[in-house]
Amino acid sequence: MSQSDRDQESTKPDLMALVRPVSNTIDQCQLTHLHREKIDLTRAIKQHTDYVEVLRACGCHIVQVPPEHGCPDAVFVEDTAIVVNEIAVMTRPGAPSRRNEAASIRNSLSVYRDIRSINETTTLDGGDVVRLGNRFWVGISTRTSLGGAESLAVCLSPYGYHVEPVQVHDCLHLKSACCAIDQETLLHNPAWIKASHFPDTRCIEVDPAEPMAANVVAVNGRLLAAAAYPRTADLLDAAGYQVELIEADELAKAEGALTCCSILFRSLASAL
Ligand code: CIR
Repeated sequence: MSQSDRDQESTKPDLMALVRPVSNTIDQCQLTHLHREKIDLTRAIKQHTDYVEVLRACGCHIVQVPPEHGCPDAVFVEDTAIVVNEIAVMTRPGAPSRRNEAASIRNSLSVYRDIRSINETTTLDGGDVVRLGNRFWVGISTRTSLGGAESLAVCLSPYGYHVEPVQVHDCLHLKSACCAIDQETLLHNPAWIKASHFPDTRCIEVDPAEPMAANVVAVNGRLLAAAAYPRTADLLDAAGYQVELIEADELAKAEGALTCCSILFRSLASAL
C-alpha cells in the first residue's frame, strides 16, 4: 500500500465486521456440492474464533450477532444482507432452512443503516453478490433467482450502483468462483467464471490446482486467505498483496468459505 493509500485509509470511518458464532447444529448444514463429512464442532469454533481475532487485528470493530443454534448455517452471515454506505438490504436466502437467520441480523444492522428488503417472491444469497466500487455482479445460482438480482438492483440503483446478473455454474455461489481483492481487481477461477464477464476489470486467476481458492477477505489492505490454498496465496504474494493465511478447513466442510463468515461495512457513510 502506498503512503497516500495509507493516509486515505486512516481518514476513513471505522471498518466494522459483523459476525456470529458457529451454531452447535452446524453438522446439519445445507450442502450442495459437497458430501457430508463429520464436522468437529470444537475445531470449527476455534477456527471461527481465530478468524474473528484476525479481523480485529486488521483493525475491524467486531459486531457480534447472537448465536442461532436452531439455524445450522447461521455462522455464514454474508448470505443474509448486502450493506452499502447508504442502506442495508436484507436478502431472502434460497435455502428455506436459512430464512430464520435474518431477524437478528436485521436488528444488528439497523443500528448502522436504514434497512431495505428484497422482494419476498424472489431469492438472493449474499454469497452471490460481488462488488467492485459502484459495480455489483449477482450470480444466478441454485440459491439466487434473476428476480432476486433485479430486486437488489431496485434497492441499490437510486444510490448510483449498477447491478448485473451473471450465470453461476459448477459451484455454490458467485463468490465461490470470484471475489474482489482491491478496488479494481478480481481473483477468479476461470473454470467457473470467465474474465469476459468482467469488462474493464483486472482479473487474477487462482492456481489451477486450487479451484476453491477464489474466496479471500480483503480487509484494510490485507488479504485473508485459506491456508488450504498455498499456491494461490504465493501467487497473490508475488503480485504484491499482503496475504495472511487462516485455517478454515473445518468450516469448509459446511461449504462455507472465508467471506461467508462476516459482513464488512464502514461505520459511517464513506467509500468502503
Ligand atoms: C449453505 O449451503 O448455505 C451453507 N452450508 C454454506 C453457505 C456459504 N456461504 C457463502 O458462501 N456465502
